[in-house]
Amino acid sequence: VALEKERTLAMIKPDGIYGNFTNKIKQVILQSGFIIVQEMMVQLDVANATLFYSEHSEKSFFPSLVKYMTCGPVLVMVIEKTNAISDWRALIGPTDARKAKVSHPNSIRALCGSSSERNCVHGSDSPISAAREISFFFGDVSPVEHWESAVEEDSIF
Ligand code: DGI
Repeated sequence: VALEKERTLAMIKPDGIYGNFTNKIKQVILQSGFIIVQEMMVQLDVANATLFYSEHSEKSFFPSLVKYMTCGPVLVMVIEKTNAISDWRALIGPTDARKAKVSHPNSIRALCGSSSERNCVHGSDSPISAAREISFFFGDVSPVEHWESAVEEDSIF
């Protein structure tokens, strides 16, 4: 049985943008067999960041996390391939970039991040999170559905 294609939300956080890691990270995404189906540069405000990370609202690090996530723009991308959600999580590595440098030295967080907070990238951790996070940024209707069916009809690729 062919594996279903899956979509997940990838985000380059402010430290990734300011560290000039955008092209490097997109290169990893593309070389790993994902296609980027949507992308958007956004500046989160406190309300957006609080909502996006609402599951962590009771944590002691939450105010700091919101401050960091609003300190500059982020690049959000919907990326697609078979097994996209867990494959992207594997590529980004553990949450704490300092630990990632030891345990997963080739992960994106090891290469581009610097701490448990400044970890340069985000990836949805489950199908439910992926659906929520994609619609958080891009809404429920994806114009890409139309693009995809057009490609299949013409079958030029
Ligand atoms: O899904 P992840 O991003 O790998 O990790 P998560 O859902 O546990 O945490 C979400 C974000 O919250 C994480 O990317 C950075 C921040 N965070 C998590 N744990 C800590 C943290 N920030 C600080 N300052 N300290 C933490 O222990």
